[in-house]
Amino acid sequence: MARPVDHVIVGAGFGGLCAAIKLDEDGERDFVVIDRGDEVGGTWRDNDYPGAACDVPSQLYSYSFAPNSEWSMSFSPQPEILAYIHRVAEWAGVLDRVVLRTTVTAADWDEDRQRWIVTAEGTAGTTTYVARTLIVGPGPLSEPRLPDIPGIESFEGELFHSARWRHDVDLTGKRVAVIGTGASAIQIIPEIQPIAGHLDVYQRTAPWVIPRNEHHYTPLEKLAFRHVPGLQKAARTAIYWGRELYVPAFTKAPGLAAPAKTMALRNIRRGIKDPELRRKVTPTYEIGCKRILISNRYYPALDADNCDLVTEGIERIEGNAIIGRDGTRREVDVLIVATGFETTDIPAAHIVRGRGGELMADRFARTGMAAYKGSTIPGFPNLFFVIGPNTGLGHSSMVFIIESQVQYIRDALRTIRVNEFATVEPTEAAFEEWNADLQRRMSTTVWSTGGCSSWYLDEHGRNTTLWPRTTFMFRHLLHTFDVERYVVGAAEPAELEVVTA
Ligand code: N01
Repeated sequence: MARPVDHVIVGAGFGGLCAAIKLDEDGERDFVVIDRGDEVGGTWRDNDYPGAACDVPSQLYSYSFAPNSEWSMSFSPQPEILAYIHRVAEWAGVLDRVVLRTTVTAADWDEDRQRWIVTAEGTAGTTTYVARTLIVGPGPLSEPRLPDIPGIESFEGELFHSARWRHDVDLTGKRVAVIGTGASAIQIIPEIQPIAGHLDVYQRTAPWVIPRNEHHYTPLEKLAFRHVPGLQKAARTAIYWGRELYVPAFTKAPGLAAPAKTMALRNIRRGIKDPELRRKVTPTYEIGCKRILISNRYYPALDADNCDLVTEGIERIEGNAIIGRDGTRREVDVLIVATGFETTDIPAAHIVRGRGGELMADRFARTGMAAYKGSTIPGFPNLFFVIGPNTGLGHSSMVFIIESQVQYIRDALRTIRVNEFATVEPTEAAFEEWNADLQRRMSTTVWSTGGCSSWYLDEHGRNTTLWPRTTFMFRHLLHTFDVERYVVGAAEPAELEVVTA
């Protein structure tokens, strides 16, 4: 069945839903939002492991157009965030165009029709959408990455990824192992350590962890947010600008992060008594090189009697045991891999084909994972990313980035509509200049100079994931669709004066 539609939006998380809501507001109502999950929510639906919470303040980690006075605390837990996403999608009236339990398996640009042919496999069979615009919403944290450990495929106990938590597996009294000590693991470990019989934590690289300064909102504060005009907006603005002040410490002068380093070292001393364990958890690279984590409970959990931090590395998995590089054999009932996501090899690149049938992954093999303004790519007409290459942050809210990109898309669609363009795609020159500037800026960042390897970098050491400037600048640069940097496909009639929206 082929179904014509103006826009196909892939992914019903924060990004895809924001695009849907704003397109709808602009009268661009003919769209579908396709998602493989059972409900909307994206990464906040998938990551429902114990302890899952946002490590960016919720006042900022929410849509600017949908403030929530009911956040229970400053860093809200996952169920509250997921409920918020549901509420906003329902309030905005876009759920009728969300197609769930459906996976986009191919998206091909049809030159003759000047349309995207999008194949979607769902419970009711295959649907082909014929769309003017393709909006790619799954961010880089959507596809779990399993560790490449010999023998893992034949592990004899229960094994699952942090983003695919098995709530049916009872950990009480069990021998549990967690591989990884990133943002997900340090939230999981304090939750499961008290109930596990024994817990082994496999650390490859120690993270920097600063205290979590949690604030529980009182009923009076919530009341004030609801009724005092401008108060919640002022709180959000203060948090926003406070976060922007961190940017130079990441991008230009890592020495500015010294106070954070002091806090992190104090966090270790406060949380751990054993000097040997303190040594093992103390990172040997600059703070900020990997994501800075927040927790008051991670170190005490590692220091507990039933927990071992294993740093010798993993040789292989044999039956129900993990064999360390030092030959130690540790038996495990449940193995939890908190080993992150396919961040530098996004799944969408393997199913989207642009002009001349070029697979996006093949283009990325030539150029690196890169886009113009994190949003568009030459050779891929009318395709827009939300959370595209080099739009990630180490210091602030991705929802701010999402809203900035959606503003750019709205303005692009208005420009296309007003001028009756068939297609827009950035020029190679615009693409080259943008990325040359980005990579030049990367050279002074702590992500490049801090002495660590991280998921920010691809296999060539090139940072294809993060934005190296202020989010304020990002918003400014994406505020207006810069049609002069685009190749415009033949309009009908052929010559039209370009009107920017
Ligand atoms: O994944 P990660 P994550 N053997 O890639 C280790 C966001 N997030 O799911 O550091 C052994 O950060 C790896 O070791 P190393 C946030 O943006 C946000 O925790 O590479 N270990 C590392 O310790 C975050 O950055 C929230 O040496 C292996 C860990 O696994 C992103 O999601 C909460 C290994 C992976 O850490 C990803 O976080 C949670 C192997 N073969 C997550 N392979 C919020 O609160 C990997 N590791 C908003």
